[in-house]
Amino acid sequence: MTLGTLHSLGLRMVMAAAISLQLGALPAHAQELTVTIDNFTFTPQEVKVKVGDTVTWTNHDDIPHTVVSAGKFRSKPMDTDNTFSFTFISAGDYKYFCSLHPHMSGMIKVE
Ligand SMILES: [Cu+2]
Repeated sequence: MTLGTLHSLGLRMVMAAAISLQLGALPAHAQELTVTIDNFTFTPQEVKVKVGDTVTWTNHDDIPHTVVSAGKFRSKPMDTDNTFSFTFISAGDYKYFCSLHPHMSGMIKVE
């Protein structure tokens, strides 16, 4: 075995370790959940997710909406059929609004 082979073997082991560390940081069950925006309403209005899950909002209205949770996440105005995704990395209750129509609200509960 040459020194070069040994070196690339070592490098491969380091990379494998790094990859498994990254995988270990994310729960194995990480899911993608969808919230639709229709007729000024978030559906479902409340979603329960686990840390590591991703929620994607899709705007089905023909006017723009946003998804804003103060200090947590903030989408740009979404036009028709545009989406916004956010991955929740810490537990808690995330109440959110449409900043253009503040009476529109929803809740993501992360456990
Ligand atoms: Cu709106």
